[in-house]
Amino acid sequence: MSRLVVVSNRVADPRKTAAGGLAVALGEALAETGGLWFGTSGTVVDSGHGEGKLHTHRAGNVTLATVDLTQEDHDSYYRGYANGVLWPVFHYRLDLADFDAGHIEGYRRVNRMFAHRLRPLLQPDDVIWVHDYHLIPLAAELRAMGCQQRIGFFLHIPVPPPLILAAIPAHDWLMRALFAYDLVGVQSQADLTHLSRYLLSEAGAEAVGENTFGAFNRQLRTGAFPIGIDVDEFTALADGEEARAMIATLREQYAKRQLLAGVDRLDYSKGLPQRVRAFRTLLERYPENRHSATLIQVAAPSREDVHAYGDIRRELEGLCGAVNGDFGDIDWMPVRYIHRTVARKRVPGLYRSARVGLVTPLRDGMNLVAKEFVAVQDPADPGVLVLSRFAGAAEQLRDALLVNPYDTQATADAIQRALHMPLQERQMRHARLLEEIRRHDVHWWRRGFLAALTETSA
Ligand code: GDG
Repeated sequence: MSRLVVVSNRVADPRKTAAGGLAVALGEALAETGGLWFGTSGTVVDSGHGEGKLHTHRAGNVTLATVDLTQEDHDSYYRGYANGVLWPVFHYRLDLADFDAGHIEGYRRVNRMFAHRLRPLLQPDDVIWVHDYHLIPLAAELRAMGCQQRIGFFLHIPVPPPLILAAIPAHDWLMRALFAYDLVGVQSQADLTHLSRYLLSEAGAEAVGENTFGAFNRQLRTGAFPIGIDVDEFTALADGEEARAMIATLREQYAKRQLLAGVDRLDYSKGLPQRVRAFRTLLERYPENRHSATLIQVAAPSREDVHAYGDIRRELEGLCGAVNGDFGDIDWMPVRYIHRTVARKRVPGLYRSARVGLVTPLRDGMNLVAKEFVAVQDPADPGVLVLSRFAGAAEQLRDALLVNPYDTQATADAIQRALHMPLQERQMRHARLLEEIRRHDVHWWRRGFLAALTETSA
């Protein structure tokens, strides 16, 4: 059996409890055959001091290999190009993309440096699995050095329609780089449709079979592999001491109130201002919820050195303050806004205490919060998931209340419906959702991707 090599921007030690479902699942896959996980160390060094320095350490039968980035590389590859150009465009936000700053050279340079550091660590029959938009050109760099191994790529973020992708000045170079992979996986059918149309119309690729394309003397297979969560790992967290303490505290504090919960990175793709506006509309249109409905919104700090993230923070804080000022009372504040990262062990307690989970991104590759919320509900008295139809998860979670987050009134109406949904309907919807997230969990996802990758001819 071939050894697995995972490459991603950041590397996590899968044995640490804070690692999260994806890290745990990839760690398991690596441990099955022994493996290598390669990425950045998270350490940023001054230019000229230890650039690209490789650190390796063993975690069981898995080797974690990481490289340091210089400040300049971090600024151009990570902050500038990956998060200042690719992230907004892939989330349909051309207005927020900074095409002119010239960060693409740094993006290429770091991908090339990654390939140089990784190459000597590879064995001839390795299977290589590259993750996400930071590393699109990595396979092309490896191929240029003579690598013949099977290389697969999974994109965690959405694929926009072809004309939006084509707005990236270097899109033809990026697209050509995709053909260095044997398999490209995306999250949803909508993404797969966009990718196929893009390859046909912009790359002049030929369809040579179902979801298989030929161009640049190579064949590329594509597929939708919706990512899931590790349901058992997450429900075990919900039964842990921290989560139970959180549930007890919230039950006591909110015995006569109804909790709504949102847990997101503070990112403009997550639709946080729209969510707070919808919550405000709920209080305006349905006054019976005043002094009762309380939104706890965790907005974990994220990419604060990227310009657009400062703007979204100011907007959100203004909106939360206005709702509290206009509707709050001495004994009730409608919104509890938390701009900090909450410990992972406490998150399930918040979900379980909530009558309504609000997951309303404007665009999202999948959205794991939606699945985590379902996983930890009490089946006898479950909360209701209000989910954006623009999250990849909406293709699977049809029994959530699906909303258009741009439609403030309709979202407020859906929240009202969720708050007052009869027990039997809540139970029925939850049972179906739980079955879905169990059937298509993170293990199913990685097995499906790796099986498809090993079927491709290297
Ligand atoms: C990308 C794609 C895709 C959030 N706040 C806190 C916290 N979280 C955890 C959640 C969840 C994870 O972070 C967020 O996952 P999402 O899927 O919602 O979103 P992205 O970070 O944007 O992830 C996304 C995903 O990749 C996987 O393919 O689903 O579409 O954008 O697990 O629980 N965790 C802790 N404290 C917080 O404050 N501990």
